[in-house]
Amino acid sequence: MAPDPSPSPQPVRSQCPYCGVGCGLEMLPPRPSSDAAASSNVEGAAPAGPWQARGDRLHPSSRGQVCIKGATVGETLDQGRLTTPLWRQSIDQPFEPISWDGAFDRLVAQIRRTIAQQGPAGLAIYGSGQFFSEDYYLANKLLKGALGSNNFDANSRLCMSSAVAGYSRSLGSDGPPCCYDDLDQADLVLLIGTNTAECHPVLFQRLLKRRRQRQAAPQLVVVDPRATATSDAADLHLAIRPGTDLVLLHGIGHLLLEAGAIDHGFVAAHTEGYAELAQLWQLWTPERVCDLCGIAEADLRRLARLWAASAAVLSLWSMGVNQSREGSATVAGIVNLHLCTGQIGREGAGPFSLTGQPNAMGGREVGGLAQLLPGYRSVANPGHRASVERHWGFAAGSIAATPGLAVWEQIEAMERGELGLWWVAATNPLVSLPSLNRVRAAVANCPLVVLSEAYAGSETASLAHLILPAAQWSEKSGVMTNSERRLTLCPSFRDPPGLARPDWAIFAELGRRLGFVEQFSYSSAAEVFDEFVGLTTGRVCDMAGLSHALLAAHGPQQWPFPAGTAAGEGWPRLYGDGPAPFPAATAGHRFPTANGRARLWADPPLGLAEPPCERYPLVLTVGRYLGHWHTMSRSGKAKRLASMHPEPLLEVHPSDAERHGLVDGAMAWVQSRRGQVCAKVVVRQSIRPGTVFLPMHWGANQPQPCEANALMHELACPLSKQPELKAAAVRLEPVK
Ligand SMILES: Nc1nc2c(c(=O)[nH]1)N[C@H]1C(S)=C(S)[C@@H](COP(=O)(O)OP(=O)(O)OC[C@H]3O[C@@H](n4cnc5c(=O)[nH]c(N)nc54)[C@H](O)[C@@H]3O)O[C@H]1N2
Ligand SMILES: Nc1nc2c(c(=O)[nH]1)N[C@H]1C(S)=C(S)[C@@H](COP(=O)(O)OP(=O)(O)OC[C@H]3O[C@@H](n4cnc5c(=O)[nH]c(N)nc54)[C@H](O)[C@@H]3O)O[C@H]1N2
Ligand code: SF4
Ligand SMILES: [Mo]
Repeated sequence: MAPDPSPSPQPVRSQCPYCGVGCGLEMLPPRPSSDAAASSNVEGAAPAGPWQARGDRLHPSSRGQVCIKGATVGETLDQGRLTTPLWRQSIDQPFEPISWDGAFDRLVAQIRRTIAQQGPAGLAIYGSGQFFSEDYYLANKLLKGALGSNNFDANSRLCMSSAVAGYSRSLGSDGPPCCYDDLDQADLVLLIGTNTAECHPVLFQRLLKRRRQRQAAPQLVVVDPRATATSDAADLHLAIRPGTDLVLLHGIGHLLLEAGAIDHGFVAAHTEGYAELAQLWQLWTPERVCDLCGIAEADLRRLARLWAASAAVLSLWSMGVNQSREGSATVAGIVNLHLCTGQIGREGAGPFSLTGQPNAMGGREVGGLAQLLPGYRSVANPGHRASVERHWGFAAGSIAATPGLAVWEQIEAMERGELGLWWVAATNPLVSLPSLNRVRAAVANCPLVVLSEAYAGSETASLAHLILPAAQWSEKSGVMTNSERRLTLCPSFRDPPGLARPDWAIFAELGRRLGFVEQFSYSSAAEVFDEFVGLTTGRVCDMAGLSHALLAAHGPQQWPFPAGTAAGEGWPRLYGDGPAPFPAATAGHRFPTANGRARLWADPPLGLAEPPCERYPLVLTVGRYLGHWHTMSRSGKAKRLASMHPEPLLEVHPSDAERHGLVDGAMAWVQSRRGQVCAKVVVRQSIRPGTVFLPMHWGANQPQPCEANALMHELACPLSKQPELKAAAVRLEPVK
């Protein structure tokens, strides 16, 4: 008998590189091709096809579950990759390949020139929640520490920034207090501004599991102007007018007050600001709330009754809440309800933001926004700056004392000609930022636009001078943190294509070439991680006990995980009533504020920044499809995904279609104050009259471009600086 030439290969364990659920994947190497084996009859025939992905049963966050994006990721890794640095003097010229030496020389020269002419504030980096924590950490260390510019921002500004601001304002620190087990333990789940079924599919299936098993299922209530796959499965759907979430939340508060459902013991012991909040809630009578939200009073009352009667209430939210000019206030509105009813810090209860990107959480932990420093610190705090400067090995005063430019401020700075370098990494802002026509004009004004990318042909590449080929997930080692504060080591198991390098290694090499040899000499990503976790000691996000080695040996771990914690002993919930896990206790219902109390906020609702008017009578909202990931640079390469949603569709309610002379399948112009796009109409009962929906996925370089963000505006929440990417006033016209 011939020996088996292919003993079954050991899978590599990693975290899915798509959404913030952070499912565990097992990756299996390509099988040796049977053709090659038969014809050559030699052992070790050339592997054929892509790596295969399947769910990792040992991953505590997903227990073997995956969705179609995770399952197909293997197919996307090889196609259309950038393999060498590319350069052009100006954007009307073609790119030419250059060496890494050539690329670094150009970067160093422009950084020196900019600092000499404009000071460090002329440098900006725009990164991504798709970085590993090590990439993120070194980009920050380079810009904020070595170069003295806090202008490091990330696409999390468009995504989780309102959650960061909201948690910090209400609870004293960033950090989602809940965990996925809470999905199994809640009696009422409020899904507000989240299409969980399409965007966090594995969590949604977990929510439905108890129902399938005929156990006491949680009541699901969805708040969304659109009917979605999420609301289809709900017990109650409140199709509110866009931008009225805070009104609704205050209305629930009003009815909880009326019903005597406030936990006065909890409020008195652990919060402040109740009197003002109760006064504000009094004003939000059901009549007024339902009139503004455009919903039936019976539905509002039913939701309030459910809240009052449920032993454990869990609120899940994502972009319908965060992407709003009052996003931080709406987050506080959710947290208010939880605090006032004692629904936090125990099983099945709490305010739980669902993180979008696979490592947006890690980005927050390493300080990856313009106002932050590692370990949930802030640049405005002199003590925080001093500890980070010491840890990084830079002189006192190296870190600038004021927050840097958030991404839209970077765009405005380019408009004024104030940036000498704009370095974009692991994001595609020429699709994902609002007001794209204005963005294009601004970016064209910057003398050196650098793009670190894995794939060729992104829209942002059209405006870049220097393109750096990045090794992506599977080709570099690093750590990501998912929505429930769980870290997974993502090992390297394939070679990067051509000359591509890990982002962290690019930032480190540039640091050394700029003269910071000691601060940027690392032999591995594991060493970068060790340095980072040292900055979390004693902070809310303490993970000083973690290392690549521990994660490799014992699997994914949740923080808090202070030094000395045993594997598996990280804390599932923050602000619980148990004993203190470590000195910076979040236990015993203590909150990391000056007096240990959480803060209730009485913010009056403002509504949409650009409300519909006579000229632009409809509200356009923009979101996602199950089978696509953002600007499709990766997901567009998986055939099964591409065929799920072959084209972008404009969802219009029958009454609006009739008013605008549109029929199903016709093409329509969608026009806003900033631009117009053409899209195929799908007439649907499921969308609220007065509201239309477009997907965000199809940028200018797609075969059927539909630049939704050419229509959107940049007006943002003043606290989080997160733009209102969920709403702009538009009008429709049939294409003649
Ligand atoms: N398939 C898929 N999954 C993804 C992603 C992806 O690209 N594709 N991206 C990931 C990322 S980064 C993110 S941030 C998340 C986003 O996840 P979600 O936030 O769930 O997704 P969106 O489709 O952007 O928006 C959610 C819903 O908000 C509703 N909405 C619009 N305006 C309002 C409003 O005023 N109030 C309320 N209550 N709701 C409103 C929209 O109708 C939409 O159904 O998904 C993650 N998962
Ligand atoms: N109107 C509207 N606009 C929105 C949204 C919305 O809901 N409505 N959502 C917003 C949100 S929440 C988000 S998160 C953004 C997302 O928007 P983007 O961040 O612009 O979208 P992606 O397509 O995920 O871009 C990530 C890029 O990084 C590349 N990449 C992948 N891995 C690596 C790596 O390891 N290194 C490097 N250097 N590159 C890599 C990918 O090829 C891809 O091109 O869009 C925002 N824009
Ligand atoms: S739910 Fe999210 S993390 Fe899980 S497999 Fe799907 S895309 Fe990946
Ligand atoms: Mo996001």
